[in-house]
Amino acid sequence: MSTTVNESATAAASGASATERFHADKSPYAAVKDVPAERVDTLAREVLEAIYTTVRAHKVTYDEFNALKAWLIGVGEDGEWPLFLDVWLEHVVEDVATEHREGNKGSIEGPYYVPDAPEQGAKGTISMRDDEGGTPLVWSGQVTSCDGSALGGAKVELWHADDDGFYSQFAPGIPEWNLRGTFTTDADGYFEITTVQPAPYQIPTDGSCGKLIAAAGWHAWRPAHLHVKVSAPGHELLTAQLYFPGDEHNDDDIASAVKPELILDPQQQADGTATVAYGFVLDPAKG
Ligand code: MBD
Ligand code: FE
Repeated sequence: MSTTVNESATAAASGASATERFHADKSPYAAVKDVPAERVDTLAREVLEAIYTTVRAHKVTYDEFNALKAWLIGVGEDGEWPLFLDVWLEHVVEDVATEHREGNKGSIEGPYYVPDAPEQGAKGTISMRDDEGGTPLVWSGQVTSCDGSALGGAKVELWHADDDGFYSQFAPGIPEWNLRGTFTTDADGYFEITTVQPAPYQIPTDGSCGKLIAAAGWHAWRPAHLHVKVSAPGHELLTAQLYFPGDEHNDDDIASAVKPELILDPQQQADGTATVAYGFVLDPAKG
């Protein structure tokens, strides 16, 4: 499958790429199958009842109902369903899915993961342009199991925005695998990744999600973040994000996805780079 790299940095273009990505990776979900009617009935009814409660409590008007209809149609036309759901709903699904874990805290995946990024070994530099902007960051860590044993051969998949806040494959003019890589821990579970610090990220403001944000008087910012998926045989997949101290949006992330355990402690070095140590503890798979 080839991912479309859209020509312009518009909400509709990044939305189209995110929607295409979802179809490619999660196509089995297109059919709601093997879900008992009882479960669908409970969930659909309770969600609708929550909406009825809001309509009655706030005496929602026909004008407001039609504005909602127009807006929902627009979300689809802009391809922004992945963005909308990941920004405003995924965090609570992630909380519920991982509440049993004893190992690392995780966070939401968001709309911009692409599988099978280039392999870089245990110690390497992520794919980047010769003139990639941003402070160089050397990140080292170890992947262990909950009992403290090292997990050699674990995968650390890393993807993040560039210094302008854009993701490769979802914004134009960026090399396909820029700032995306797959690292594999050595026999003792260690990895060392060289990348650059990403910039804070503003979700597209020119599409339907942006219209909601503007109409409600919210802001569109996520704090600067690194996305990771960490996996090892016999262990639960960890999807997480790592954040930087002092970012003004760590306390009011539009996607509600910051947890204190996920804030890094980078050290500025005399040569202008930053170093950081952060490892991962994976939960053994159940059953
Ligand atoms: C992002 O980069 C992101 O991580 C999330 C969760 C939503 C929108 C853009
Ligand atoms: Fe992101």
